[in-house]
Amino acid sequence: MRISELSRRVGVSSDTLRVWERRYRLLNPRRTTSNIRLYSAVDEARVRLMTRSLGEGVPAAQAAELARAARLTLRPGTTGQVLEHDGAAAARRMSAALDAFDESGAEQALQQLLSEYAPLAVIRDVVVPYLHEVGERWAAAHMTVAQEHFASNFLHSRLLALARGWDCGLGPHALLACSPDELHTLGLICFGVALHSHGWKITYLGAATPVEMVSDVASRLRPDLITVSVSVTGRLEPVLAQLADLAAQWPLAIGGPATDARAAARCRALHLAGDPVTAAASIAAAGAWPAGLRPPVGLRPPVGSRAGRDGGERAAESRSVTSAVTTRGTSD
Ligand code: B12
Repeated sequence: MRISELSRRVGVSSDTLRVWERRYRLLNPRRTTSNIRLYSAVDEARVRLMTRSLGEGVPAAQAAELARAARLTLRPGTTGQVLEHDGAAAARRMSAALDAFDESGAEQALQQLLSEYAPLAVIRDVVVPYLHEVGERWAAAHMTVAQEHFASNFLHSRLLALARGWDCGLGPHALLACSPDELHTLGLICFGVALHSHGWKITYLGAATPVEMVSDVASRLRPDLITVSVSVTGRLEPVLAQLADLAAQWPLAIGGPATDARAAARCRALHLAGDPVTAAASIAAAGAWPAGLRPPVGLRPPVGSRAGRDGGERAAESRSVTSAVTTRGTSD
């Protein structure tokens, strides 16, 4: 909304709003291509908090500080694709804030996007590319290790906030873990958030999980899918045999930059290529397990499959699997 609309809604003059924006960084408008400031629901909520504190006699600077620090819960946006201009502007603001160790500034930039766009669109179109850029800047020494840690910890906590309640769901059940010694969890969390948005129930074991531990948990929970994520080159090879044993009992998928279709074929797993949001959509579109793969012994068919949950062997007929998912052959 423009400043005149914001002013009308909150009952504060445009001049005062501009002062609060300039002096206290209370507002965080985005600019259109013709340089018009547009304010979001988050800005509106902050102005309301500010005026409430002022009404209670709190000095302006302190009232602004309180409003900026407040954790605002807004109805999430629903737009499925972040406009390039919005994404680039938000990523720039988030990046500048994180470089300056300004968590609230980064939070504002992210919240503004989340108030306008669906969380999955924000993850796919802004968070994942931003993380990639972090890696490149870090590798080129344009970012210190401290800045990189600060940024990835910020996103780790925000992604887990989006994951809240992912263990509930009536759809199929996925068990997610990183391979042994693997600390790169962000891609896997994005995958879990995305899969949950398709109705899946998620159990997340997190970083550096020994394969035998994944297997123990699987025996207890009997998941419809196990996904193991590997990011660092060379981490997959030493556990391929163990993963093959796991895949003999449970439907197994592997994803992350250190995985590929050949390695997946060697451990008899499904390879999830591409970004986690698209990979999750492909899995969801294909049911609990893409057709065309021989199901492991004892696999429970997915909800809604022809065989039904107690129907024994999974229906073999093909369902389409998008290009984000590369499957292993059925002849093994
Ligand atoms: C954040 C980060 C960290 C954080 C991780 C925090 C966390 N909680 O995850 C910390 C600080 C812990 C870290 C540590 C290290 N890191 Co690091 N890290 C990164 C960074 C900047 C971002 C990784 C990330 O989350 N990206 C977001 C994901 C979504 O994007 P992506 O990794 O490109 O993955 C793509 C796909 O594979 C897919 N995807 C990813 N995961 C998954 C999972 C599933 C299930 C699916 C379906 C898809 C999928 O989505 C992406 C888009 O297509 C990358 C840089 C980069 N270019 O990625 C380096 C990077 C991954 N790290 C690297 C290295 C070397 C390390 C360290 C060894 C550094 C060190 N010397 O200590 C340690 C290793 C720690 C360990 N034992 O694992 C290298 C890996 C190089 C290699 N090829 O092996 C990278 C590439 C940096 C670089 N340019 O050299 N790191």
